Amino acid sequence: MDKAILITYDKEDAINEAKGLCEAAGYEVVHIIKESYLQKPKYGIGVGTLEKLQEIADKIRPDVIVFDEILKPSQNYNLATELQREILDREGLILEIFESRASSAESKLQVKLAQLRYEMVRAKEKVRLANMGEQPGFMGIGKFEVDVYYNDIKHRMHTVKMKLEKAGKQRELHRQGRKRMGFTIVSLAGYTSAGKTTLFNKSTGETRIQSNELFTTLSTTTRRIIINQEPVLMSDTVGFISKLPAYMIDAFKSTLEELTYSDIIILVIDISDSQLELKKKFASCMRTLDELGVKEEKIIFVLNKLDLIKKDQINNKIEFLNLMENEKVITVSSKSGENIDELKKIIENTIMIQNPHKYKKNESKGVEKY
Ligand SMILES: Nc1nc2c(ncn2[C@@H]2O[C@H](COP(=O)(O)OP(=O)(O)O)[C@@H](O)[C@H]2O)c(=O)[nH]1
Ligand SMILES: [Mg+2]
Repeated sequence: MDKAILITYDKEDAINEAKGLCEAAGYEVVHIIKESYLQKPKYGIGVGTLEKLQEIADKIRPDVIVFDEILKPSQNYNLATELQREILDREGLILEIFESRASSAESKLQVKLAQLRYEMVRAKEKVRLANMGEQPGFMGIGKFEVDVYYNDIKHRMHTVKMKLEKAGKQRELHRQGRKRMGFTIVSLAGYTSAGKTTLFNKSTGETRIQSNELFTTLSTTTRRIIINQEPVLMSDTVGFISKLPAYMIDAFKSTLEELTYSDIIILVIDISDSQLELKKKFASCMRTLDELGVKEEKIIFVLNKLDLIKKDQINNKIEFLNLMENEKVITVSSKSGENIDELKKIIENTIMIQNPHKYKKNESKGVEKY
């Protein structure tokens, strides 16, 4: 795994999320630098921190330095020049995650478009600097090259948009294809670092991946489990991200495409979050799921990290989220495995309700569940 030094805010939520994003992009965070302010003009960080970073980077030799804020091209350039290492800012990191998770043609195009927008903002800044003559030969390119570069991005964006119009029509076919395979599809959704991957591994861990041809085409984020004699495909999806820039929303949603054809959505919520954080994230998840056309009766609410809070706080938080009356709510600890079997029962019940005739078939066989 590629190693990363992470520079982020000195706040637990920010650290956890940024670490989660690094991991989702395939980086192992080997060192974290925590700062209260990351928007200083020249390097984002102050000169003192830069010196400290230089020392650590020389020792650790990371593949990349992740900066958990947006960097202007000039700041990125200054940092990369001082440190002689690749610098990846927050938006660049998020785009890498989306790129690795985009599976359909449409999703790939949406991500490409977001990447071009990211480049466009940077090209504009370069054009501005070149026009002002402020930094002649900035990043080794002159005004003419900057113009060519800028126009090239514009042209590529146009091409991607044209292709997107066509790809929309193919999406429906892709979806139907998955449906027709006849499996129940369960997808995990929720914020980055809520515990989706931990839950995914805990609930699918014991099942060996079948070498059956049908399943070799599945990505590493989809596994097959058996619930009540029936094969169920479980997928880990890309996490929700706080402060997602507006221009990335389409790309983000397109990577969540599988949620639209899932039979069951497990919404993983980190119950150890503060009430304020909990409410904000919950509302944002519900809004996005609604925008994707996911019906509420398909959602199972999994309140994770039960081990981190006191028992009397649990009910308070369930009440706070207005989930007391909901039968499809369960508190679990994905780490210890507490209540994972109960969660499987809820999945089983939901499948039965959605598909009563599948259930009858198994009843008559008289075989034990699981
Ligand atoms: N204490 C505790 N930590 C957990 C639990 N589930 C996940 N975590 C931790 O939370 C962090 C994020 O988990 P991960 O599964 O990567 O989250 P994801 O981003 O939603 O996939 C990791 O450090 C996990 O070890 C849990 O039930 N209890
Ligand atoms: Mg994950």
